[in-house]
Amino acid sequence: MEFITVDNQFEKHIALIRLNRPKELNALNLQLMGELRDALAELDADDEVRVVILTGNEKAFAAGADIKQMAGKTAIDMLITDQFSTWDQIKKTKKPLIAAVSGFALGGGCELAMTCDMIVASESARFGQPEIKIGVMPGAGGTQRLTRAVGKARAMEMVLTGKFISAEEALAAGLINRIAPVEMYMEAAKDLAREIAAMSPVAARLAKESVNRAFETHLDEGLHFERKNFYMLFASEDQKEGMQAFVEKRKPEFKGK
Ligand code: DAK
Repeated sequence: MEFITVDNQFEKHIALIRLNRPKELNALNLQLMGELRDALAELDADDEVRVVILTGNEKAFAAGADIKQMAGKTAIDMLITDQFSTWDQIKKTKKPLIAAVSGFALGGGCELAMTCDMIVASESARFGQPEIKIGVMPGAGGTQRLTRAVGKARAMEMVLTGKFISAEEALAAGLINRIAPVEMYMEAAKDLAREIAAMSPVAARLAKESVNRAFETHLDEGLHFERKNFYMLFASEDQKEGMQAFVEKRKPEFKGK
């Protein structure tokens, strides 16, 4: 791994992936995205890991896809190689994924954060879709996920003017979950990860799938999907343990089975 670092034991049941191209503000070149895809697939398959935190550094989560790598491409290059398909794999991660964002989260960087399930930001975080300024438009969810998260008016303005929003604005708009001072945002992300890691991983997986389904289908189908997943959890040991622990007035010990 050249452009990311992976710690699968950042803390018990919590893994950390750090984007690591600091000089380029973590611009997402194809190699980095391939490494990220592979690391997420590995962590998804690791029974010890229950939650993954994805972060950059204080100055940048990621300033977008690598413009220098894209600049000379033709439409047919893009189509034939379809190198951006790595993004589809990242979206398929089954475990809860928390983006810990400080500094720039722009273009593909903002889209990558939005592909995660939750975003914890430092006070210095800036979110934006500035692709319009380089003659293109968002290509990895910036017109779709952003619009669903912040509504049409704000999304339209961000996408058409390229203007950035602050962490405060992002929180008010519903794009992110929490803000912390720069020295504390990793701790805040860890706190959130710890809370989730203490829950049943089986329930977390099906709950994540069900929430995501809300964006992909109509209400009736979504409710049906939710109910099936709810019923399915009664096949898990974690459901027995969770309910028994409640009855016995003790903390549950979930095993992910
Ligand atoms: N690509 C390549 N290099 C970048 C970069 C980027 N996106 N952003 C920054 N860098 C590099 C700079 O070129 C500079 O390198 P050197 O000149 O030192 O070699 C270094 O990082 C430091 O940047 P600056 O000197 O510019 O730093 P400043 O603090 O002055 O400015 C900035 C920070 C973030 C405001 C500025 O760097 C900037 O505007 N960066 C570009 C932001 C941007 O336009 N991002 C959107 C890119 S397009 C898709 C998936 C994804 C995408 C599309 C499709 N599919 C799945 C189909 C995504 C597209 C995009 O993200």
